[in-house]
Amino acid sequence: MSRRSITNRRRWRRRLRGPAVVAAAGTVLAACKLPTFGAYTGNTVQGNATFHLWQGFFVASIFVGGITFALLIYAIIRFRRRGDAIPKQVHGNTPLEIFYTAVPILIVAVLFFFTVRVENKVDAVAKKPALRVDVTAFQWGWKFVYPSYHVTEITQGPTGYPTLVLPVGETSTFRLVSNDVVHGFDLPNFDFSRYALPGVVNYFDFTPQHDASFVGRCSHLCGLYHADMLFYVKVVSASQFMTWIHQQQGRASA
Ligand SMILES: [Cu+2]
Repeated sequence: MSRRSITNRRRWRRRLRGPAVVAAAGTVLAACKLPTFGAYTGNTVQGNATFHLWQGFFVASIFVGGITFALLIYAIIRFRRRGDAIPKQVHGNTPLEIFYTAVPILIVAVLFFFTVRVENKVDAVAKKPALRVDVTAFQWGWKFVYPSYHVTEITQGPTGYPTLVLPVGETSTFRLVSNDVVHGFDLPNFDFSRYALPGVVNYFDFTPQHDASFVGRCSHLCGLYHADMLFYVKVVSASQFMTWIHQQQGRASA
């Protein structure tokens, strides 16, 4: 084999090494389960989409941060002051400048694309939801109304907080309003928060994935007893949900 073809092969091997490392890292990342990076897993189809977006952002930031720190440390060591001699003076590097303008734009474009995709999923409201719930925030409590079943759940803390009961695996559409000032309908376990604004109606969907209980709260300082604006969310099976509805209807008519 000629010396030229061996040199060419070496050059190609060197060129392919970078993409191969990236592909291998991607495969390893895809195969192993990513950590939660401090976020809740979402517990709803919508919340889960937000959670995966958070994981993607975190991995991207580790990647970008890692490269930035590596370059910084390299520059600090490689170009440290070694004497009083004036170092080589350079001015401008067009390919490098194009590179460090294009790459951040590309990163932002990719993050923007995935953010819009997830936001559309989280903001989508089903045309025919299994359940409708009207949520009213007020100083200082929550009212949950199930209009199709004529059930109202309202209590004020701290003696008892209202419970929002939802069927698992079904899509429920919420209509959120405020009776007085600005409140925040905040459900950390669902990776969800939305303002409750006077005069504005907000619609959103939850499709809970597991039957479990969670705590929600008001996330916007709304007055003296803001801290008492807690509520429970209880996700139950469809049959348990109907049992609860019948209990509530019985209690209302008694
Ligand atoms: Cu409030």
